[in-house]
Amino acid sequence: MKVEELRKLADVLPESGKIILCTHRHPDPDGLGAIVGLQFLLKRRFGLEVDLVLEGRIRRAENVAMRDLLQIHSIPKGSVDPAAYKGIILVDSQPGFSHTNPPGALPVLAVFDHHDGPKGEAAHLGDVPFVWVAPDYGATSTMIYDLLAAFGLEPDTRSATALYCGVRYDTNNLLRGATQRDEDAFRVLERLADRQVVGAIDQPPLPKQYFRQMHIALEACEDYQTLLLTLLGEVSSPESVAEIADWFLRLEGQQWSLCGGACDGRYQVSLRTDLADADAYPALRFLLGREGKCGGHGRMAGGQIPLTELTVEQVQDLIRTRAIELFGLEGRQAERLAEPQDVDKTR
Ligand SMILES: [Mn+2]
Repeated sequence: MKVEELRKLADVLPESGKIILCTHRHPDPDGLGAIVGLQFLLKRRFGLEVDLVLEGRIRRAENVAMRDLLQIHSIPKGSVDPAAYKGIILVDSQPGFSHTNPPGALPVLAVFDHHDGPKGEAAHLGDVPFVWVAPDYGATSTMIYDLLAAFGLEPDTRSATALYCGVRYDTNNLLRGATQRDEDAFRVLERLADRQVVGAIDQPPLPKQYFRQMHIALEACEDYQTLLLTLLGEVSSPESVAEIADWFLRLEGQQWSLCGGACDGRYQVSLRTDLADADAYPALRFLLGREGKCGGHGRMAGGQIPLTELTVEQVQDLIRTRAIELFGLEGRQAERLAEPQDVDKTR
């Protein structure tokens, strides 16, 4: 979007009053970064107060550190009185995405997102007066950085730190899906950000539960050579499922890595691949079938199956059966990535 078009955001904002900022469920650094950057713009340029409504708990240690160190305070969704607000702005997601349910009874004033919308379902954006959906950006935080620039604002230390974290986590330090825009924003934000805070967000203290979870995942991982299948029971957070899928993908050789685990009444699934040009979304779409919902782009996809009709074991069986079919693994015996007795042998 050109600068003049971006400045039209001003036309959809109220003259006074409060706005709610939202992102997708289980907010990640990009969603949080975009929220903090937008909060800065609305306050500084328009004198508007905002409240943040964050859905789902923030549990990944890095994200908890970001929330705490940057003092990102949110109010519970259930406590939103629609009469007290003029509308909602949604970032890093879109109305109608399966992992996004902003508070109801309030108009969505604007949407900022770098994800592709669901094909043929663009209608859910029809009523929104300001929409900027730009898949040519690697992060929504970069879009918000450009939005600030369009209004002649340089981010302060807090918003620069938040936006910087958003850009670097979503693009994996400019290695994943980053464009020139992301790189330009990254370089400037790196200079403006608080290095101590960035370092503390990168390497936060980890609870014992984290190591226990990784231990269980190591023992559960079934190695089919082309596929690493880790179907867990209850997990501490949906993000841990993504983290485990990412971690196992680092096993040498090229393959797919799927991890699933139950959390908050849903079976969360993350699928990753390091095969060049492979598309994870259609694969996960097939694996979750009509029972689940998912999204994703390129080599990563995530989704969930509600644990209302099906038990955890039934969902695990469903995913395993479909994975064996999809990856052509019939009759193939999986090896364990780590046998429990491996530990004893080293003693
Ligand atoms: Mn993002």
